[in-house]
Order: sequence, then C-alpha cells, then structure tokens
Amino acid sequence: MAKIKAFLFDLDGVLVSTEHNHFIAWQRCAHSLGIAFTEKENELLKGVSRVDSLRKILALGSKEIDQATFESLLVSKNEFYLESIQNLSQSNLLPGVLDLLNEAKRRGILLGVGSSSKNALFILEKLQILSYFSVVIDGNGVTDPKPHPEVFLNGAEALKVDPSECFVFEDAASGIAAAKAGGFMAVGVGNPNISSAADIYFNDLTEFRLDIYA
Ligand code: B16
Ligand code: MG
Repeated sequence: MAKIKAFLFDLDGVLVSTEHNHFIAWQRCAHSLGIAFTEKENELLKGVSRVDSLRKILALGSKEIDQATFESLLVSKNEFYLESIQNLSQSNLLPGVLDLLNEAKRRGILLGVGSSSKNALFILEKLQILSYFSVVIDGNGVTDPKPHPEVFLNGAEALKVDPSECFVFEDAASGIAAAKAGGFMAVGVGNPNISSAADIYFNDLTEFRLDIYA
C-alpha cells in the first residue's frame, strides 16, 4: 500500500449526523406528493445530490411533475433542512471525529472534505472545524455528482496527492462507489449497509486506528 498522505472526508453521515435531517426533510416532500418514503428508500439518497435525490423520489412514486413544481420542492426541502439544523454546533460532531482530525493534523496528513452538499461550508463553519481542511469540494463545485468520482478526484488534485495515497471516509453507497471508481481506499463508516462494499469498515471513527494506516 502507498504511504497515506491525505484523508478526504464525506460530510453528512461521516463528520456530522445530518443524514437524519436530510431524511426527515425528504420524507416531508415525498409525503406531500403522496409517495411512501421510509429509511429504506432514504438509503438510495445518501450522498446523492439534491436534484438527483428528488428525481429518485419521483421515480419511486412513478410520479411526473412540471419544472416549476420541481424547483419549488427543491427550495422547500432545503428551507426545511436548514431550519432543522439551525442549532448545529461542535457538540453534533460524530464520535471520534475531533480526535481523528487532531491526530491526523499532528502527523502531517493533509485533510479535505468531499461532499455532495451545497450547504457544506455553512455546516463546517457551524461545527467549527472548517480550519482543519486544506480543501473543501462540495456540491457547488462538481459537474458530475457521486457516484462519479469527480468530487474526490478534485480533492486529491487540490491536495496534490495521488488517489492511491489517499483514504476516503464515506457513509453512503454512492460515495463508496465514487471513491473506488477514483482509485481511492474506500473507508466505510457508520452505515452497516455499506460494510461489504467498503474496503474497510468501522462503526464509527473512534474505531479507526491511525497508527495502523499512516
Ligand atoms: P444539499 P454528503 C449529501 O452530503 C447527503 O448525503 C445527501 O443526503 C444530500 O442530499 C446531499 O448531500 C445534497 O445536500 O441538499 O445540502 O445540497 O453525504 O455527500 O456530505
Ligand atoms: Mg454522506
């Protein structure tokens, strides 16, 4: 294995538990369209861009809507989501995150974020961890969202590392697929549904032993 020089972290579901907030917001949209939507269907949306998520919900319900309704649903989903995370703070970081970021920094490992979310910068600021990352690639900066590897390839390029020298931490099937397609080591975290697809898997980041890998 090449020497590990960098870590790229997914945001929702890896650094912070906002996946549940996305779920509740999408569930509200789906129900407004008369489409059944549970945690099971939500699994298909994890790591998926806002636009693609709504497309998937419509496909689940075999529903067609006009462009204006589509746009307005995207706006209301995001308003509801943002309202639900308005009190987000550092206490909402997932277990092991802060310790891992600090230890990685101490060892000189470069850190970046690769998220599908267009709210990533806002959330990282609320969590007070933005300064840890040399690069943040988010949903505003990619043409092809996950499972395409662009978000992570852009991150590696910005950090000037080869994908083989970089771990990607992900909680979603779309993100694991993106990491693998880009030639990264795909580290699955906090979602048993992806444990077999990931190269290695941990229940949370407290289980990740940095001294073993870097
Ligand atoms: P937004 P990640 C993803 O973030 C979420 O997993 C996914 O549920 C969400 O739909 C997507 O961001 C877009 O988020 O609506 O905030 O732009 O897991 O890639 O960090
Ligand atoms: Mg995620």
